[in-house]
Amino acid sequence: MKFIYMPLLTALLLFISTIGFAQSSFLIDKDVAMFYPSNFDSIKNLPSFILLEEPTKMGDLPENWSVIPEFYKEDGKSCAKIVCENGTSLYGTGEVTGPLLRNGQTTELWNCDNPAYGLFDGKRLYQSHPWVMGVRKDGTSFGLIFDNTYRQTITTNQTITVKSDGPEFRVIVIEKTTPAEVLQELAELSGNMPLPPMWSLGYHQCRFSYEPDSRVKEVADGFRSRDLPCDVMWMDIDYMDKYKVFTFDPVKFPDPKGLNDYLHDKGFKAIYMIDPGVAYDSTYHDQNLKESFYFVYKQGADGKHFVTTKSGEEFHGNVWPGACAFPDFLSPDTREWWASLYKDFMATGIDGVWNDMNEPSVFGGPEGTMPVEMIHKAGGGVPEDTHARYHNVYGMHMIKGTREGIMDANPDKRPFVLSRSNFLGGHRYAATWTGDNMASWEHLKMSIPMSINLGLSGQLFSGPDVGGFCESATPELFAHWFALGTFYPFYRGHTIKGSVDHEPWSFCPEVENVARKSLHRRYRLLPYLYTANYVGSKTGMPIMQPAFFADLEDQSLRDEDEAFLFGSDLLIIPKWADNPSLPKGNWRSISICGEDSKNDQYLPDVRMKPGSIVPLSKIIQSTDEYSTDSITVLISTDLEGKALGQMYNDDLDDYQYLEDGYSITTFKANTKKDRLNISIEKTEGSYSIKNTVYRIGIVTDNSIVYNDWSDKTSYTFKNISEIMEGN
Ligand code: NBV
Repeated sequence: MKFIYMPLLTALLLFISTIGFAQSSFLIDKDVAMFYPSNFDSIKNLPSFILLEEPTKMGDLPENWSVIPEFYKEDGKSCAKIVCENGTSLYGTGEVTGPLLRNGQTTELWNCDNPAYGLFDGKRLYQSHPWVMGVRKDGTSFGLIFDNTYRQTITTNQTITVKSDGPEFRVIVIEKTTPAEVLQELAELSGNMPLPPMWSLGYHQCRFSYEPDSRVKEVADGFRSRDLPCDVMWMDIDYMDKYKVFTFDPVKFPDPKGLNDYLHDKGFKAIYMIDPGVAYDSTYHDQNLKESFYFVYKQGADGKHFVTTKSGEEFHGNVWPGACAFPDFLSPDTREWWASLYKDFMATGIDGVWNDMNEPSVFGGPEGTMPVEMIHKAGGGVPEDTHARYHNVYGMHMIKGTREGIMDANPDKRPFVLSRSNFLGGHRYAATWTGDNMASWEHLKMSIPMSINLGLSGQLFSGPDVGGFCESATPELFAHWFALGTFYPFYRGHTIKGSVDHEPWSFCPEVENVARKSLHRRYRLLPYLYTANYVGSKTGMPIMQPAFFADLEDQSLRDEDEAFLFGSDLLIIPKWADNPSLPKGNWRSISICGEDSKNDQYLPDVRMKPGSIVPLSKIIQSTDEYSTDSITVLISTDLEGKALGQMYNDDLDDYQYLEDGYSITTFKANTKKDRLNISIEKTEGSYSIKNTVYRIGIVTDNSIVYNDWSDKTSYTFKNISEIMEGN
């Protein structure tokens, strides 16, 4: 008997291990289900680095639940697949090259330094987001979190397949009626983007590297003397002494405090780079040379803060300073030590920190990183394990420590960290840019779907290197890129060593003019942009949104890669867009600073959603001068003659807003007979913006008709039909 049934049993086991099954599934929130594979090992999987807290069972899975992952093993990999309804559009998977619509794509999650996206066929970049968002034909949506950190591939076809090198992993399914609700749930599970300080929404100027300090000042002055608004100057690695982190070059940057004071006086903030690799100091091991220790290495070695080999020796890999040791950021003790290093550093007047190379990038290492068998001691509930498990979350934990350090150093100020590497959920700690792109048309165009998909993966605050990092931009490319830059959540010009100068004035007067208008547009839009950031920080709604968010049922918008939404009310159409699909309805072109939005050669056409109201402020040179003293309210009514908009305000860079120190002003417009009534009302918060002088701009099909708003609470236009007809 036994022998007769053995092959059957084996076949059954084989069948189960090949196709697998969901061992258990239950609801963890309304419309959110957790699916466990049959052999889920919590020691090998938990804690989750995506979720804010370990979920608990809230109820049983409803019988009509449709998105059900199937778990299986294939070629030694742990896999899950999900069959989607026909016609489902797929998005997400984080930082990816290629089109916005991810149907038919494969993404590999193994963070890597990928100059010009030229390696690995551009299929893997600096960050990993095991996340897919599906939007069905009718607009109903779902989100999938593949809760594991290991190297894996995600293939987004009608059947979504994930194949991971790690142990069997669980899948979280979010099922909602709109993509916005899915993103809100993602933010609830993984954390909201913290509200950024207002200054980080201004323009940032960078290059690899501005050196010495006099050149930094010269470039900063260049902005001020040319009426080119700018908020931040960036210090790349060459400010350091021999690339040693937390040091300053004694010759090129002898007085960082003096430099930062100079910048602050002129309304700039200063951001400095810190890499993870800590220069290995051999003198530490030489008893006779006690005095020459590099303090960061010494503290790290004394505290046993570095990643080790299996036999417990420090792992060393080459980066800019030569041989480096790498902090084990998975350990809370190490993060605390790392955070403590920022105290003196920030005391020189540094305003924000840029963490680069944190995949980590290791020159000559396997696939440009640390060997997978290296050991992270971790701690604090995170088990000791190999780099294979923690590679993809290494950068995420570095920025967690960095953020804590900055917050300890400046407890009253909102921190700003920019990180190259990250993982799903890491938007809690830092903003990002899309790494080392190229000064090419292809990369200019690709920057739009890249930033949108990051936003659709929880990372709302992103942008590419404007102008392109590798190689030199041509004047034409630079002008177009700078003009598009106005509408990235993060607007920073940057370029590599050896390229031609990439300051807005470096090319010719025509390019400088385009840059000026682009910056003026950005700075006038700040009340609107700040409001969009506030909304994003509360709801997970991206700043840069795909065009299909304007109409979920219009299938022609689902793969629109060129036109996009900036906030929910402005449609941006680059001048190079080739027959873009646009949302239906009367989206009227607007001029923000007197420019001809429709016909300007470089500036993208900006169109307002019917039924929206957009607040604009004055043109200023930096957000140091930001005020709501003078606000222009642009009104574009819908078919019923109505419009609605909001403006968020607070102290701009501190935490008072968490304690009611903010305000939301709501603008409403309503047409009755031939009268347009406009009202303004403070609808939330106790922050005072009493002295605002308003000006109203009624957006018509051909122009904007301006009027002063004499009475501060309501206003009536009597001849609205004449205005709308352009009389
Ligand atoms: O620190 C130098 C650069 C930096 O400018 C760039 O933005 C990073 O992505 N960094 C990479 C190191 C290598 C550049 C070739």
